[in-house]
Amino acid sequence: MRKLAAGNWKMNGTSADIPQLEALANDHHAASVDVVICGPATLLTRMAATGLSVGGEDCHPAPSGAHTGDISAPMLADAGATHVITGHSERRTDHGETDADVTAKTTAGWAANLHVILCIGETEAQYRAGDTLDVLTTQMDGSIPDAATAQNTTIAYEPVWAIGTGLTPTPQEIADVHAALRAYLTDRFGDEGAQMRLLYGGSVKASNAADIFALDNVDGALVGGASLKAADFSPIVTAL
Ligand code: G2H
Repeated sequence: MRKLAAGNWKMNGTSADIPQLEALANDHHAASVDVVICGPATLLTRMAATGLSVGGEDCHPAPSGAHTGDISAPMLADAGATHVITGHSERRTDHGETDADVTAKTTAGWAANLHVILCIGETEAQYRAGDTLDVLTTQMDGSIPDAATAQNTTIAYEPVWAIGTGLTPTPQEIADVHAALRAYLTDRFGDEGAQMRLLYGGSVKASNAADIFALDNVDGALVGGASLKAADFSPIVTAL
């Protein structure tokens, strides 16, 4: 499978950031890995015009309707998106999204021909209690629809305590969790699960990317803060 370097701009980015995306597109147009930047809906059309693959950061489960302020998956696709993130912990925390919501959003993303980057991750308390794998299993049971394939879905493991904190699990911890996730996916989805990309996310930066990417069952990264500047993101793409 091709590896994936995915950026997640979160609630950042204005039109002033487009030129550096053009530079990123130029640097990596022939990359042997996939590069996608998930950004704010306000910028997607201009981001896509750079030639980079772009994605939404969330979508509503419905294709249209009376949902003030929400963005649907068909709208993202219309703006040029090829990907969408679902289940990010900031959505789960800030907006109370449940596993059932994530399932519905993921299905909506597929219906709009978007590749879904579905996020799971444990909190610091759950990590300290040794509950990581139980939590992740529950999240995968509840949020990954049965129709998931390697073609339509990528799973991103993002320990909540590592997001934007500068903290990361040890390489051994990441390897152990990813091995368990792979076993789950293969058991549930067979060959599709064996081929489904597994990203690590949480304080990935140029200085730790190579060590993380060297691990078995790590097929790329979902990168927040270090995706905001091409100068920070480009070395991460190169490290894949
Ligand atoms: C985790 C990650 C991107 P950061 O949310 O999804 O953010 O790299 O800033 O920890």
